[in-house]
Amino acid sequence: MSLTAKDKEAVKGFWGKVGGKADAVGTDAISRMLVVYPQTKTYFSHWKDISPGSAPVKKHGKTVMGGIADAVAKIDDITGGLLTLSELHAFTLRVDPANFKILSHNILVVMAIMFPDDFTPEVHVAMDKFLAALARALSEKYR
Ligand code: HNI
Repeated sequence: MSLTAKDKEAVKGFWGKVGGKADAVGTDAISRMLVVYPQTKTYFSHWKDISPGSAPVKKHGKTVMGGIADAVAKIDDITGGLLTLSELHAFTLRVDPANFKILSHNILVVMAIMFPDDFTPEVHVAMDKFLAALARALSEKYR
């Protein structure tokens, strides 16, 4: 299920609209992931305050969205472009790959809430495929 040229255009076009709100998307997506899928909290036990919108959640939301912006910039070779990040998640953080789909789901929910007019079905399918490709790239080093 590789990204078509149309998907890539839709992702880049939509990402351009997300722009300055990327950090807010990240904060809400991480906050939701931790509440809706509490098993993900195990990865963040070193944080003092894990509640929605807390400083560590805000900081990590920004970090994750930075990773996604990097993947958008490397949309033609996400696997190659995110190799270091995959190694970090696989070997150091030992994040179960199932969680990538969980976070992607939360990101899509937040995008739909924050950008109701721009998050059309065409953008939705392109973003879903892009985040699935990103999840696959981050799981690459597990094999
Ligand atoms: Ni993830 C650190 C990007 C999914 C748990 N994560 C990062 C960093 C980036 C990043 C960037 C910082 C790396 C560095 O310090 O150099 N993470 C992403 C992206 C996705 C993702 C783009 C998927 C879209 N990470 C996840 C998921 C989990 C996760 C699903 C667990 C549920 N990530 C972490 C943890 C850290 C982390 C834990 C370290 C956080 C810390 O406090 O240092």
